[in-house]
Amino acid sequence: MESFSYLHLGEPEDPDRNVVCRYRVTTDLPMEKAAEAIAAEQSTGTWTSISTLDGSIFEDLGARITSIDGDIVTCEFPAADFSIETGAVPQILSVIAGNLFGLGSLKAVRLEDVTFPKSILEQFKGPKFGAAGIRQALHRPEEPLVGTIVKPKIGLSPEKTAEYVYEAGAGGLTNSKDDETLVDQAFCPIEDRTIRVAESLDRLQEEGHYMMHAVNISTRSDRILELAEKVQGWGARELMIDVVTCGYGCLQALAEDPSIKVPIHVHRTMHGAFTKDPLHGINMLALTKLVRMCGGDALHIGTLGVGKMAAGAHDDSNLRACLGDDVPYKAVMPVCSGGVHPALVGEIVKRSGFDVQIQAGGGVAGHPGGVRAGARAMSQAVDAAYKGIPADEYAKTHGELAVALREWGSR
Ligand code: CAP
Ligand code: MG
Repeated sequence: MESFSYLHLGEPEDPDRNVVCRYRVTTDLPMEKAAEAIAAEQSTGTWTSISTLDGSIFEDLGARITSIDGDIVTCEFPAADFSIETGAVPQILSVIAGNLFGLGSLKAVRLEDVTFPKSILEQFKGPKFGAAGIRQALHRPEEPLVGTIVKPKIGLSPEKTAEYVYEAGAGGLTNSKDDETLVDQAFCPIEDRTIRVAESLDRLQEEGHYMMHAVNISTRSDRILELAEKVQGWGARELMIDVVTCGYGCLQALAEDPSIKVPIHVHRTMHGAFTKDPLHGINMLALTKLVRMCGGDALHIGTLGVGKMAAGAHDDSNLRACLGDDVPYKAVMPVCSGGVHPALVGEIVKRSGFDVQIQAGGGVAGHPGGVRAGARAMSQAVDAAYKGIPADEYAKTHGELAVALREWGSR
């Protein structure tokens, strides 16, 4: 039986025709063997030679290892390995991030990055609104967007949620959102909540302030579009989806449906299960690229090394993947969230620039003066950062910010 080698070391990469993946591999095997095991398992091979694999299948569809640099293995998959004109993320993930994670011969393996050729990128539509569309709806062309997550995560009634949103808007916030665990519980039915929150947003608009609240519609894939349409009908100006728990197909179905006429805020809850281990799993960067392809308008990217969630300091790769012009889609609004409070805003903006949505749940609702004061403090912190004034300097004439800095400044 013929045996085939997947090693093409030293041959030039061809990202215009292939999906190119970089894997970080930890193994006791010689690296060439480990790399071949990945290429074989994920394309035309298995653990042994097989009589049904002929030369032309291997030539056309076999993955190619084009380089091994320390523990980084570059593997190219021919575009023909992927479904035709469907934009099918499940099948893409089964190839680039499938069985390899379970291979017993590897101690650990992490998909660090992926690039797609034009023929695959063209199967996707990207965001309908994107960062620019959200900014336009909010009449806020340049400054960072500044938001909150209604806290507590669960427990507030529709009335209390709407009151929270009103107070947040009255304090100057441009955005608010449901938390990832709130959808349609008995204590806060989604219909009542959406209607009351819409009333708060309308009231704010009559007073001259534009604001969006993302309503979390994460549910079964066979119901999500119907729920999205209902929620829109109840006055929602933005939808939210937990993309990892719902699946990319849900996001794509919403983003591509012409009946959905509001932006989609994408939360990434559960991503830590596969992004946190530096040696095993999937780098958030791959997720960010897929979310943009599938049409997310705003996406959580972490807080760039500050805040409560683990994050690579100074790792701006997700920010660039949201905003970069190397793909044929609108830019995604990057959302920095997780343990944010006014004292951290200056540092975040230093790392992110102004094309970002900064949001705080505890950092608004935890303000000693209440939600409106907390919202004011966050808005003041963003204004200070935008004007290039140190927060403690700005706080001398902005009382809510001064209180926030006293409360959290040392954290
Ligand atoms: C932030 C948040 C988000 C986290 C998730 C929360 O609240 O709404 O879910 O940001 O992490 O409930 O924790 P706080 P990430 O402002 O009160 O921390 O954005 O990194 O996916
Ligand atoms: Mg949350």
